[in-house]
Amino acid sequence: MSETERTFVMVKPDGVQRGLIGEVVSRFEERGLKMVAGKFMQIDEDLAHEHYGEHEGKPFFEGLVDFITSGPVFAMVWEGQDATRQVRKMMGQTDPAESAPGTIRGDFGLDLGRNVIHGSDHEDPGANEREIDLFFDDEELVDYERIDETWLYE
Ligand code: D4T
Repeated sequence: MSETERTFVMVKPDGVQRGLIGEVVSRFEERGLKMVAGKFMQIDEDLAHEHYGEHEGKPFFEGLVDFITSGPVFAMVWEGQDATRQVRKMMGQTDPAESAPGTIRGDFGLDLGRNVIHGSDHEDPGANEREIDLFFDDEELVDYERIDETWLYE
């Protein structure tokens, strides 16, 4: 059985401007994942550089920083069994044009540079915890039980 874990997810400025916060939150809620933190915020240059540090020097980096700092985002932490991988599957491919219908990017995006949502990379060990630490203080993460947990897990 997969482990219960927490993962970092963010509705990007395009998703916020297009009114997609509710849609994204609904999908994860209905799947059975549990939101344990959420914050509507503006990312500054320093945080953008830290978050996207792995892409520094790549041709799209400056555009990516400009975009992610261009308006508010909705940052979240979701908890559940195999949460990081499951969220990535629900998001679709990095490029919305390659994302299957039914995924968030496949349903709501068309362009690589406007791909609506970020989720921690499940193939990068520790990425989820690193990103949660970057965006949230420990006391912002809330421990509680969903009332339907006994019906979600065997
Ligand atoms: P994020 O990190 O935004 O959830 O996206 P992914 O994890 O799916 O993909 P990524 O880190 O490889 O890319 C980060 C971010 O950069 C944009 N991007 C990427 C871009 O504008 N041009 C490009 O050529 C690439 C590869 C899209 C997502």
